[in-house]
Amino acid sequence: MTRAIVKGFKKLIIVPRDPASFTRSSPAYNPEDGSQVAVNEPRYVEGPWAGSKALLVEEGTTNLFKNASFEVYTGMTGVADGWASAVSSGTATFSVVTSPIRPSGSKAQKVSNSGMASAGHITDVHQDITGLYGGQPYSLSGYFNVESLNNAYVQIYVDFRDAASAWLGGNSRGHYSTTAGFIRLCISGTTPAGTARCQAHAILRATAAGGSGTFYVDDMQYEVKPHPTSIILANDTTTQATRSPETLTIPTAGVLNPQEGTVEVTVIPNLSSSATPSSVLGFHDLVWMTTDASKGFIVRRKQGGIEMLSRRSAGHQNGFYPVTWNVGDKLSIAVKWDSAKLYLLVNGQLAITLDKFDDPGSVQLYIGSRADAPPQGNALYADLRISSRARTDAEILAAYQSGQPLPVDEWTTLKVPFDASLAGYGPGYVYVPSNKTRVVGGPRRTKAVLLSRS
Ligand SMILES: [Ca+2]
Repeated sequence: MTRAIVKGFKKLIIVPRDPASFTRSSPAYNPEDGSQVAVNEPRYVEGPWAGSKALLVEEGTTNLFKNASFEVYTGMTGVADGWASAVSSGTATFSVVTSPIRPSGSKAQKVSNSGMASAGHITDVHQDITGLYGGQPYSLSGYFNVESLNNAYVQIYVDFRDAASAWLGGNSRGHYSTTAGFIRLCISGTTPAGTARCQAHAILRATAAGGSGTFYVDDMQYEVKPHPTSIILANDTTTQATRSPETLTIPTAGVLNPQEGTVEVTVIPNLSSSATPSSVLGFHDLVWMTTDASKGFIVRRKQGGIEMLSRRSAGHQNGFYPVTWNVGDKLSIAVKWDSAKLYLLVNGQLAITLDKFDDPGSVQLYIGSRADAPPQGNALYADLRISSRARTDAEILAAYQSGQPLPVDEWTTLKVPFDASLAGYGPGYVYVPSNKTRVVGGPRRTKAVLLSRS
């Protein structure tokens, strides 16, 4: 039987495609609400549009504090196990409380003093960390809820000592007002030469005689890193808890066209362009590359800009685009390639042009990490769209300026919004017959049917 005449039209619809894959071999904590997230479960936080979510891809870390969340308390002093206290003067009160707390656990440490004798006097909790070396990067962070202050402020403080306990140097940051809830205070730097250990503190410090106040501290973290990452903890007094690095990939077969294509994604960095450490190789956003790094491309954020690398047998190339961003800013990244060139567009503007990479073959596209080296992107990812052709600069600019999620169209091979899900989508078509369709020699179509998921 042959159908000779078919009238009507194909209507574009959105159909499911293979989802993205996410791994993390340890639990983690959602930085937005503090809740624990299970092994291999993504962390979704506030996304680029009202009500939307984005997916965090973060490097691993180890928190050198024990009982970092003040969850274990078996003593009589009011100070959580593994922590010590110091009081210069006045009437200090310490207690392990069940409110207010961070949702990572059920307890927090309260520190209070009703009247310190003079400026500089302190009331604190602290913990010693051993096994450190000089010249190591460090980041100390903690969540503080400041209930009251009078001639006093709250301070996160670290001092470094050598093996003989001689003081070598310190670092601190103050917070001078009450808070509506928990806020995170962070300090970063490099340990002084000769460092063997440190003492890290959460302090109420007087600015004048009679200084008083009350604060709560929770989820303290000391990392051997030049920048802080999200909290990891263990609810005991012995473990220095480790969070595993995260990977996010998509299958490339039938999705990435090595001859011509476009990859677009919205990136919301955890660190500003100026706070991105100069020592960091680059926070990896998009990597389509062989594991020996000989073929493919890389896009990554460095201090003060974005770098793109083209890996090719005819000679590797890289380009750097100076651009600034703050924490929470949206960066619209678009990588496109044709038969000769590889292009990077940032926020709709052409940023870098390089010679075309060599086809890395059938490997995965990494979003926010790479297979062969750290670090992760340490950023939120949303609205990934992959296309089968090099979209024009004007198209990419218009999509950026629309301020809307990227649409699925006939050139889309995969769209993954990361809006609280790893689900992927692509174009499909339904055939919509017109009323005047005549079908000769075949069954008459009476309703729309799915014709293609190509
Ligand atoms: Ca806690």
